[in-house]
Amino acid sequence: MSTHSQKPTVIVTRKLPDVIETRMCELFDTRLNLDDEPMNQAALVAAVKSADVLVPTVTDRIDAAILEQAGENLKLIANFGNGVDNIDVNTANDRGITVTNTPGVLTEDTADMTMALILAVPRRLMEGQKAIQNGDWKGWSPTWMLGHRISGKRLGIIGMGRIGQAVARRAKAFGMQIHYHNRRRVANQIEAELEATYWSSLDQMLARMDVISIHCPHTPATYHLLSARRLKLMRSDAYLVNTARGEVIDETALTNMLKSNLLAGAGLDVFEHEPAVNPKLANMDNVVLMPHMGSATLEGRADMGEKVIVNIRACFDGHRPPDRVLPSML
Ligand code: 8YV
Repeated sequence: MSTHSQKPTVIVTRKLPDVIETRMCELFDTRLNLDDEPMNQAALVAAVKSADVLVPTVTDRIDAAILEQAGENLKLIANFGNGVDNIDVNTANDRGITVTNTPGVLTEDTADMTMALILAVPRRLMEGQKAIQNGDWKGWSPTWMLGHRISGKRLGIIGMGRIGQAVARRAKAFGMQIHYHNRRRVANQIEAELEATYWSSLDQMLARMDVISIHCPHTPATYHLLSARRLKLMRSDAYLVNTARGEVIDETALTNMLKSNLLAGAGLDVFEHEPAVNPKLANMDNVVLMPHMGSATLEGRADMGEKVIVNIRACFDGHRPPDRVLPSML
């Protein structure tokens, strides 16, 4: 706590929506980053040395080297984001630092973006737009710019948590057949509602789907889950969509497969080495690439900020914060 007041010192690493920053300033001794320049390692170290609470985002790597330099005061890392792969949760836990995230509030937005990509790639949305922008449209033709129908196709969801299920509901409404692979089978009632087929073997599912969509977190166990070997199991007329984390796919292997037409196309909102995008990928026609926009809505960002505030308040009021992330949950 700052000596100046009883309010906890909260350091926010990036620019957040005004309404959230204002409320944080009312409640806490808050240090904002109005320039929105990502903090370098030295700035992050300085922050963990002096803060009671750090509010990082996906662009801040809070690893063991940083956590080892944390001051006695650092009690909470309240991540502004759902995924916590940017934080070494184990080391934080060992050092008695609580980690929280912002689950639930970006489910629908991320599922919408996923559905947009599931539609955009097979129906060639970006190619159509490019044709108009380049002045290449000579008029309607019965055989020009044909894509593929989504209705009646099989969607294989990897990771059937909140977002996976929200995607399944949407895809079902578009006439897709839902399949999924998950660490655990979901409740009977959910499976029945979604008319979903469970595959305990990811390899088996990959080989049979028209579209694969990734909704698992990035953890050591899911790093390159879609390896070169697994990508080769997919059918050459299948599409791959990723709104989760780039590290789940071997991006080089995916790029090579798309180049060799061993896959029909990909819709990617996340990349292995963000913000870098493999330049070979960037120039392909059969991909739709988004700069990590899955949860980028005004409403979503405000809700995420609210969650961060609630987690900080709960923690400093002596309660267990609602969105605590424990190593056992990863
Ligand atoms: C967020 C995300 O914008 O919440 C997540 O896990 O991937 C994004 O949608 C980002 O993480 C904010 O830190």
